[in-house]
Amino acid sequence: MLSRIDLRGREPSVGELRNRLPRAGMDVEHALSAVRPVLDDVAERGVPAALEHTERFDGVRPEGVRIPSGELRRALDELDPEVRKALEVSAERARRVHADQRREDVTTEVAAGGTVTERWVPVSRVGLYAPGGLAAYPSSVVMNVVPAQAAGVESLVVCSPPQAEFGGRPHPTTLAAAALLGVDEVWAVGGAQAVGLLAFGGSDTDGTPLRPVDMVTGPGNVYVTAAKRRLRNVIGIDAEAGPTEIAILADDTADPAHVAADLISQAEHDTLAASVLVTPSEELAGAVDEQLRERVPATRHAERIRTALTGQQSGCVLVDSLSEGIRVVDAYAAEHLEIQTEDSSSVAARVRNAGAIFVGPYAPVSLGDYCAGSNHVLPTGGCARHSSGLSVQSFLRGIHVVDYTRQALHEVADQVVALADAEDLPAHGEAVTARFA
Ligand code: HSO
Ligand code: ZN
Repeated sequence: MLSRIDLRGREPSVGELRNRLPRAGMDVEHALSAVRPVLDDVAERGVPAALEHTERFDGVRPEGVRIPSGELRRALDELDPEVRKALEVSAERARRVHADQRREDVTTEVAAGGTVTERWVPVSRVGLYAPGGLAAYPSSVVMNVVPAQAAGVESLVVCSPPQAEFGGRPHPTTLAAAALLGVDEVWAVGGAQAVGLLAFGGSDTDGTPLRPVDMVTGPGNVYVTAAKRRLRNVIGIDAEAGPTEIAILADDTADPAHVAADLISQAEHDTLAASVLVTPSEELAGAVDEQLRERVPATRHAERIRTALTGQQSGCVLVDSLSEGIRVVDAYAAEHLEIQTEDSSSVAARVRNAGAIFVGPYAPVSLGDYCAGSNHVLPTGGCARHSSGLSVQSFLRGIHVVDYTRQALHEVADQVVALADAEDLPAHGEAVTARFA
């Protein structure tokens, strides 16, 4: 089912690997022109504009944007107890991991009387976008809200599109997840207009102020992504999420049924999802393919999965050795990487590029999607070469606080003047010498 890319007997350079390895793309540029008038309109007219665009795109027109807190509580009361329990476990584990990410302020004494303190200050107000429709993911509400709260973000608003089938409200599980996590501000607005309203704020139909946020995170469709890209000078944004990816580095000790199940699990997200197997074992490759042929037709979303697995973004890469396999997965820099090999921990330790690494036979990606404690908002499209997933750090700013005494400034005055002169910016130097004239 997976197309084969046979790299045995060659040693492609990293550049060649990047070209040859399968990869999904997402065309955000073309959506930019569509979102521009929407954003301009919301910037100018606020809520009435957002509601009009909602009616046009989502086919519903809620009375107002802000969901009354009674409705949030009701959504939580009506949530299936098993789902509630699962969300609690997910949040509790994520909280423990993210609490350990918090940073202390550090003061460095650069000279006697001269200090620089790096002070970690949370972003004040954050908007979290939760998609609706096909992809109502309460787990993503957890993965965005938990690190923001652990960072100390004071004010959080969850935004999600109103849906006709839920009486013009966002998906009830999204409302319940927000309530469970202690978020009491939820807006029923989606798409580019949601990002616009988060960025510019407005006044709800009943006069309730909708305060603008400083940062917007969370996955969305191509229009949400385009709106975030367009407003990135107005608000902070998280990394752009492309189609999800799983790469599995496996040898002949791996269980082909597990490998196949995991490749299928992420293909379930999207026809553009990428599932890539990297292995030195032709035998394993064959066995996995056999498993895929058996399992795919039996899954609920068989068509979507088949399209993803047979798409050009998915495939099976045959390599000469495990070491060569590590070079391949490093070049690919998958959002999720599973290591299913002998001595998987030491193989995992050699990997440099991945959003998250899942080690051994009992750490499938779906564990990380929901309940490992790790974050599932991870860099896609090869961005794992330079970026990490969502974390407490994403919601903090490190502010350098510079504190020098007269003596400490005097000690370094000549060097400031020398550099200022070298850059032909003498007034910079004079700002120092003026203090000693
Ligand atoms: N695998 C997705 C996250 C997710 N899976 C949400 C299920 N629900 C991207 O990391
Ligand atoms: Zn997933």
